[in-house]
Amino acid sequence: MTKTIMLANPRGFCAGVDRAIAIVERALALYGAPIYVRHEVVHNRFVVEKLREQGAVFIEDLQDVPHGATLIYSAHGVPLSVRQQAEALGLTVFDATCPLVTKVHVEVKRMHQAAMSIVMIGHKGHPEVEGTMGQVDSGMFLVETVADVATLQVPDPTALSYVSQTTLSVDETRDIITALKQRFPLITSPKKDDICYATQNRQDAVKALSDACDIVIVVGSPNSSNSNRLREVAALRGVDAYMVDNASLLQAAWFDGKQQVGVTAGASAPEVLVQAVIAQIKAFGADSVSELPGVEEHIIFALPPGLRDK
Ligand code: 0JX
Ligand code: SF4
Repeated sequence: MTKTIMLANPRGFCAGVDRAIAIVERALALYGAPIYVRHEVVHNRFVVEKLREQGAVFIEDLQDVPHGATLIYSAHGVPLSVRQQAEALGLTVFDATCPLVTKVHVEVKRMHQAAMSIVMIGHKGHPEVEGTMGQVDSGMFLVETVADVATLQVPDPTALSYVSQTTLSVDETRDIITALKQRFPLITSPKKDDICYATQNRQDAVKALSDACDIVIVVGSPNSSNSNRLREVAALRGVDAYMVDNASLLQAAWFDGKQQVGVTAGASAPEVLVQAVIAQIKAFGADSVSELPGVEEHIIFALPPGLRDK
């Protein structure tokens, strides 16, 4: 029986991840090690280990950063309290928050100034959710599921709006928004959601991949929200779907009797890991690799002032 590999398109790094990694690398090149980074700059073990080897020091608590050091915020963003703490500690800060996450922060502040309560659709405990909800000191309410909408209590249903995490399931979020509009008919909805272009494109691509394959492998780290969503989207299309951090975690038995093997990668997973996964699946008997057609992405985000090439 022949076995072929099919690659999703697009897959892997998005513009926000490219920029976040470049910020750490440029800071190391210009200012030298150590460079402190609040939280994993992106949720990928390989990326984080590589930067650690180059002199990046990953911390969660700013108390672990020496006075006057250089600090970078991760791509997922930070609450206002962290910015205030960094200022108080006299740190030099470079902000690797994705501009598409910052856009949501700006919306939250605008809605709060307009005296609205804000529903945040997202996953409890995720750093992006903590950062976005931490843009205001009150008036934000988290919902994770359609069921949460039924029990949500807000002070004034006539002064209500919503925002979302950028890396959610497009389909689940649509259902949550529908439930919000049913329960709170006067909720302000300036747009559909805040899911970013990269999340949307990678989920569209994994749907097309799943329809053409009988197993899908997603390359991504366990704490990567968008990578987990890709595996779920594939599983919901009825194929066997696995997420692996690297090629060594692939199990030969997964591929027994499978003819079309789909491979994709989360927005924080480097292509070098995808290539290693392809090599391992070939060792399990696949003999050809092709790539599905897909949308081209041309978005590039500029580096912050102070880190750009002179
Ligand atoms: O867990 P997430 O998908 O939000 O983050 P990850 O895997 O680091 O992806 C890139 C950063 C995304 C921010 O929106
Ligand atoms: Fe930005 Fe989207 Fe990438 Fe997150 S997944 S870093 S929001 S482009």
